[in-house]
Amino acid sequence: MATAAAASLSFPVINMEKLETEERGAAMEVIRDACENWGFFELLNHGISHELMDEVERVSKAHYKDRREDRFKEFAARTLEAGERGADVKDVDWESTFFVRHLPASNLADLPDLDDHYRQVMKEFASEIEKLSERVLDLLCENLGLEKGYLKQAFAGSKGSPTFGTKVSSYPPCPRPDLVDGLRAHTDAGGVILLFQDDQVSGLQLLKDGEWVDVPPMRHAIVVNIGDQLEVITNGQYKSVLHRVLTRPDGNRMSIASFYNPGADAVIFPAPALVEVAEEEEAGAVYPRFVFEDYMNLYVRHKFEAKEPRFEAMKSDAAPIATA
Ligand SMILES: O=C(O)CCC(=O)C(=O)O
Ligand SMILES: [Fe+2]
Repeated sequence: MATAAAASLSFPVINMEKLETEERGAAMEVIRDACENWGFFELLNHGISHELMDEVERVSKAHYKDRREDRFKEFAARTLEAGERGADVKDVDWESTFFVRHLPASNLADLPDLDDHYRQVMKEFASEIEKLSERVLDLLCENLGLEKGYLKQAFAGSKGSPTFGTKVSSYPPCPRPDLVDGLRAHTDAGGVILLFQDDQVSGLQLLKDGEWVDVPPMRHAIVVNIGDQLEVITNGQYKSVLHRVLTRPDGNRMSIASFYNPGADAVIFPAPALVEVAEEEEAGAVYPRFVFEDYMNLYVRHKFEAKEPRFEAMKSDAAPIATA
């Protein structure tokens, strides 16, 4: 059996410049294999300027130090104290985070504690990530045999806009990694997730063939992963994959994750072209049809649980998942 270390050596990395060369076919094949077998891949030379990425990193790290670190330290002390006295702290995440909404309406102007420069840098970065997300969606369309723009359109909803936002996180060092995770294992609810992660401090892992595999830090790379909605739309051809963030005793890991999700009222269902393919193989449509907002209402209560019961519950005739 492949070890986690061996698996991370073959972690799918795509140099996007190759998409413009005679090596395009091979690069598309790496993306296809990644979507089918990893749920994750990493992009290099994706067109977002390194200067902008460096500035996003600099201002985000400074913001943690200046505005969030003291509050986190109080939480950390409480959590450690509880854990060490034997209380269960498995339902907390060792992360300091805030969320910037971009679409359908930006909340950047309303967020406290951000200076104008930070707002400007985040706005610019979000606009680049939005473009890259849509480029990625079209690469997936191409691999799936769907017409260009199909996935963007599937996410559009009545306002013609995705739900798009960025979670800015720090995972500070934790003296007791055995007690608590940075972020507990989950699959992402939405469409595609584009992550700018620390290139020095690792911690993100995905589950592949029953083993936790590191998502290797690479300078100026963007990590992409597939959310539950793409699993539904591709009728299971692509799968959202469990991932988690470990804590470590050294290093403060930066993570800037942008979620390109369907609009709240978008109706999500398996692409008919992909269901037809499946039917020829006598599988048929196995995924439900639902409004994205209804899925999110369920997800917020069941994020750290298996996704299959969530899909089941969205089938209109199924009983809702029991809540505690
Ligand atoms: O911080 C990371 O690397 C991953 C974050 C994540 O998985 C999430 O917020 O859903
Ligand atoms: Fe996630």
